[in-house]
Amino acid sequence: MKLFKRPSLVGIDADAALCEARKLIARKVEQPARRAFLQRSLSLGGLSMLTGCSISDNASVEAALSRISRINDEVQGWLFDPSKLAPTYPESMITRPFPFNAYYGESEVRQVDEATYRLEVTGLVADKRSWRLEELRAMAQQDQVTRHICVEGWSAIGKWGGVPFGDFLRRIGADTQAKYVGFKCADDYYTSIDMATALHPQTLLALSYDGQPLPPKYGFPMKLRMPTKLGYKNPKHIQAVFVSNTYSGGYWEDQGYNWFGGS
Ligand SMILES: Nc1nc2c(c(=O)[nH]1)N[C@H]1C(S)=C(S)[C@@H](COP(=O)(O)O)O[C@H]1N2
Ligand SMILES: [Mo]
Repeated sequence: MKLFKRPSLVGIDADAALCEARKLIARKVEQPARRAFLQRSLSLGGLSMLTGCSISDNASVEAALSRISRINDEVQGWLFDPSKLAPTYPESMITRPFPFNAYYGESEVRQVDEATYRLEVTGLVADKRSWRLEELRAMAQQDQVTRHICVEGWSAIGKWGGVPFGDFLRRIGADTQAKYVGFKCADDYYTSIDMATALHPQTLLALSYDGQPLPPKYGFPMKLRMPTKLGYKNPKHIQAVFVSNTYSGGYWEDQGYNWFGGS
């Protein structure tokens, strides 16, 4: 019988994976305090200590990396300043045309029918009735010109208008002490965010783009626009909002993108 020797995963694979992880984390970690904290922690020994995992095979490396990512979420959560505003820009700096992105091509953009559309609201909220678009349009609106940053390596400035999401959460009697707000989208995309970001003054339930109703490619009938978070955290075509204390990840987050996703 022939035995296949398993290559040592400690040497090459683990080092490569850790190097990737360092790069990923370094990219997310801009503030000097965050950088110092994480870089001190990221020797191999430090990594096992920090995660409680022995880095001896691929599964352990995966587990260690996902625990590092969860620790990173927690650090970003502690360092998030709920009153610090993201930069805003003059309208002359809007990127034209604004890029489209999704996990599929532009020819497959979802067409949502306004007549039958209802925004579902569930979880830890007092008022679970569904919302029609015109009811959301009747609430006080705000505009913002901010930068959208995608991890795929592009950024662009755009103008979104809509209901401050904190106003909406208070209106539905959401438990604002809950940990998470989750989103389900018409294209099966999904994500979830921390409550502090949900209540941030620049977090908008966006109904318009550049003064016009949000076009299908940018997420009709509505998207959540957060200039404090990376592109993949901003769900388009939102169909359901739920408030919860249970972690529910996201489409890219479940494939290894950092969950907090601060920009
Ligand atoms: N429903 C849904 N929302 C989504 C995505 C998606 O595929 N589906 N992609 C995300 C990513 S990675 C980016 S960069 C932005 C792109 O938004 P834009 O098309 O308005 O530029 O949408 C985010 N929200
Ligand atoms: Mo993105």
